[in-house]
Amino acid sequence: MDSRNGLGAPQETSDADIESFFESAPPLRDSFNVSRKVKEFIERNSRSFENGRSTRVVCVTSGGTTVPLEQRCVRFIDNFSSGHRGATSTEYFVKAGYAVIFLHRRGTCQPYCGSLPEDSLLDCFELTEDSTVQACPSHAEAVKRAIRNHHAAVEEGLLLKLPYTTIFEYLQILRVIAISMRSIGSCGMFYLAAAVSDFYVPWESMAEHKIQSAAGPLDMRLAPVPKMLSVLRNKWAPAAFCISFKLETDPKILLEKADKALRKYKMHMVVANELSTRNEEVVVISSSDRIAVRREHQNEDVEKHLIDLLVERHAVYIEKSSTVALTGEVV
Ligand code: PAZ
Repeated sequence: MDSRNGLGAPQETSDADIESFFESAPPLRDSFNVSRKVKEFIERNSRSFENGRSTRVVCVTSGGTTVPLEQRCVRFIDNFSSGHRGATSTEYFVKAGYAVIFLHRRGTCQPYCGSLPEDSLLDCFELTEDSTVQACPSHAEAVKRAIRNHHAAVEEGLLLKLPYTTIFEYLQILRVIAISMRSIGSCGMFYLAAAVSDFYVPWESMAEHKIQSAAGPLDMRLAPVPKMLSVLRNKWAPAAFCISFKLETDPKILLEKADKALRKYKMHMVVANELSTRNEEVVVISSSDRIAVRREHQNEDVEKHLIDLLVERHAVYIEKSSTVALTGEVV
């Protein structure tokens, strides 16, 4: 959805819009610890080596942002995103040797949990006669695999999970990550799969207390959320490899909109997907080609092929960037 002003014209985001968004946002809870964890994670991984090269770091964003309607929030606007794309992609990035900062909506899909039932704690475990907890035989293998893979990723220092709920938290944490990622230049990647709200209620114009239904029909004006892709590319982490996503429900406009996003925000690649087929097929658009990526059978993840392609393109990008750094040549 395009952000539109009252006249129906697309509204451009200015630096002042971005500044005012962050200035008026409620302070990020635990911001000191979030910044510390991100910094340490990036520093540690940029010093470590995988296959003779320094570890690459990707920030995967996942799930949908909420838009609170009250400061002491009772009601909020939400969207459909389950976080499946982000969680599954994280697993394939770790497998490819990447260190992953998984910026995810609280309560959405988590890496390595895809084969567990929805209420995994209650459905996967049972009490024995002497009241110890054990995995139910029908889920034991899936539980062991999930625990093993998750612990391996965390213990190897390849997975940092950071949760958000609101649009304010999401953008504040994204900014912290992006500014820290600047230090690793082209070895950093952004994989922006989160479904980010297009409209929000600015904090200062939000009701403090629960909106009363007795006051009659609710008339509320939502402001466009400033588009952060340009500032991410131009200021926060200009050398990082950036992939954004475009979701539409109308296939007729999908590729055109994805193309437009590629050019407007100077993304390196845009992944275009349709709501109803997003787990089966995506189209990856870059300035040089359009590649349809499909899963080959029902038990396969489309993310497997998608991440293979992105990892390959990222490697080419790093190679080119180092040539530019050595020769001063512009590519
Ligand atoms: O989270 P999920 O697996 O249910 O869906 C993934 C997705 C459709 C949110 C993602 O692929 C995507 O397109 N994100 C960007 C959405 C947008 O256009 O804002």
